[in-house]
Amino acid sequence: MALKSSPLVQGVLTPKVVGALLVGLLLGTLVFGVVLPSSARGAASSGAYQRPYPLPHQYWARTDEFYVFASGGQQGGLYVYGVPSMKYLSEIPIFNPDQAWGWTPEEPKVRKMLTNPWTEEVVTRGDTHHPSLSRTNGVYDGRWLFINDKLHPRIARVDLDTFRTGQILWLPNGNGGDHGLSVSPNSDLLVQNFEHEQVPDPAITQHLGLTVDLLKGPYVGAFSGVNIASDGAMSNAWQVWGPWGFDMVRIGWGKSDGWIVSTSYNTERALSAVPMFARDHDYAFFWNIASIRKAVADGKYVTTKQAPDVPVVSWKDVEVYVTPIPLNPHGIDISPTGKYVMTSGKATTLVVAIDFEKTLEAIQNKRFIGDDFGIPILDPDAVRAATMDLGMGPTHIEFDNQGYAYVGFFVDSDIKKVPLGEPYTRLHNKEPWKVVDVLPAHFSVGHLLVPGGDTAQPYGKYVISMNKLTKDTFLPHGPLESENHELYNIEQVPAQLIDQMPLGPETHYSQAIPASLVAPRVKTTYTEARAVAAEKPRVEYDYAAREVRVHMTVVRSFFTPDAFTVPEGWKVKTRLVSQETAMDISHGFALDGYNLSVSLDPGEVKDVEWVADKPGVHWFYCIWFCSELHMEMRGRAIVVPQADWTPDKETHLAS
Ligand code: RUQ
Ligand code: CUA
Ligand code: CA
Repeated sequence: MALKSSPLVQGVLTPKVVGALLVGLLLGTLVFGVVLPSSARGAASSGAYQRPYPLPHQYWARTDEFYVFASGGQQGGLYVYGVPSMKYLSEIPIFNPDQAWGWTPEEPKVRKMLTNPWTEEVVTRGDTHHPSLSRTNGVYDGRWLFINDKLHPRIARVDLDTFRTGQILWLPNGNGGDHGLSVSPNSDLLVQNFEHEQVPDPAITQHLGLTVDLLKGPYVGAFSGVNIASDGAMSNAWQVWGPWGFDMVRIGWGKSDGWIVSTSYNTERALSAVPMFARDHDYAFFWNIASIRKAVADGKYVTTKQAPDVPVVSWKDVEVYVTPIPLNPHGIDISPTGKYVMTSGKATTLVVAIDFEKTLEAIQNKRFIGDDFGIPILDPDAVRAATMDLGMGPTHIEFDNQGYAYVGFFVDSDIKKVPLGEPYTRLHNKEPWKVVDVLPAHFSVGHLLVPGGDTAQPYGKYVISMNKLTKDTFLPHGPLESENHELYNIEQVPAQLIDQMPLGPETHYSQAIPASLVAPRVKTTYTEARAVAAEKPRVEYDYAAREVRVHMTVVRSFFTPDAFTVPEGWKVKTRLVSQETAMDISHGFALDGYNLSVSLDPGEVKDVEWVADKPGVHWFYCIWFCSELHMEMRGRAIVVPQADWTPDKETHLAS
């Protein structure tokens, strides 16, 4: 059945308006460049943000209130910085090797994580988008951060005690194009949307009752449910497939507990950009989690050859509803009590607040205006709290602790602050859904964040705008410019722009967590090396396997052994054991003339495998300036030509 026109949608979105908006959207980024940046409102700092002089030791460690974990996009991992200092702290490599931060596939543990379990390909390109910090009772708990790769079907867990990737889970049945990711209020479930439509295993399309043509489409989409165990271990739980690709997602809490909300901008099932705007609306989806689990329990699923243990459920067998959202909705975000679900038509000026309590009532009273692929369409009049006309290119929304929503506008290059309706009016005493402040950004807001702004208890105080363009904000640095993260104090109106920071490409979503939840957990050394400390340094030759195993201890300023021989062509398995117990004393193992460089944190044990295919003397050396004897901290790997090798050339250490 076709969708009956909703006055809410149709009133504003005449075809002419839609056309104008589309042109505006496409041209917007070009046009606004001509308009000079708005006056630097609030550029002067108030006392609270002035620095003392001279700076006392640990000033930044003591004054920063939040860590920000910013997805790196095509950088493949995360950037980490402090707030309000906007001081860059580190990077966390995930899907892309990064020798600076000691993340390279020479290390078997890393290589295993990066290896596609089905094709056995080591995949070293990634595109991180949506970090989601672990939570307990809907509030960040500081244990882990989960994040997706948009390029490949995989998600990672970062452990916040080491700031390192602890697990990469590959999701079956898809080729990639994974977008929204969300973690449940008690971190036991994670949902990953497949944005790009796929041609899956025929078992799936057959189960869906849809036909898919490889050349002509239309294709189908899905989302993956992932269980998270109490120790953070992720495992594939189930998948739900449907006629569309799904974009952004949140797992609800509070009033929306037990539901997954998501968007799709391509309910046209189109295969190219312009036809994806054919409808004047797409949908927000409401998925009942219990109904998915019930479908699995009732055996209403299929499995595939690739993943015989992952139930694939059809959208037809679960409880799901949609409601129309104007023209290509993208972000979907939930207010702190779980009551309001806010989303917006990317290619419109309209921001929609859905009241989840009204939605549940509307479901009960069957306030449907039709169906699409059998999914009941909820009457917008029955579920909406407000439809706001706020500006060009609304994209993402976050919430503070005072009852306000912050909506980022890509085309307008600003953030609008809007008071929420009940039960928040007693916090702000404002007429709801009317803009109370506009924060100018430089330029083109992608995501934005309020610390805790996607949880049951936002911390408020700041907004960070993650701008896609920096243009002339900083010194020119080539045609490829960095991103601009802008920090605003939102405790005052108008909000005060406190700082701006260039950050490498290309941030999508970021989250900020109180320093007090993370800093006390952070290890200064690893303790693994203590366990293997009893093992003596040694070199073993395995003629059957054509393998040399080197067990090497590393401490300022010595490698032990500092010389060993290898027959040409043999594999060398090198185990590096750092015996450092001092904070911040890292070493490394880089080998002259080989594509090999690894970093070793204090107390860390790392395995490195390489093939000794270049005869001659190759010095290995430490890559970190670890002491005044750093440069002397080196040793020799002597690769003996095949023809010259005799067992008496073996290295044996005096015991
Ligand atoms: S989204 S393009 Cu987070 Cu706006 Cu990825
Ligand atoms: Cu160890 Cu330089
Ligand atoms: Ca669309």
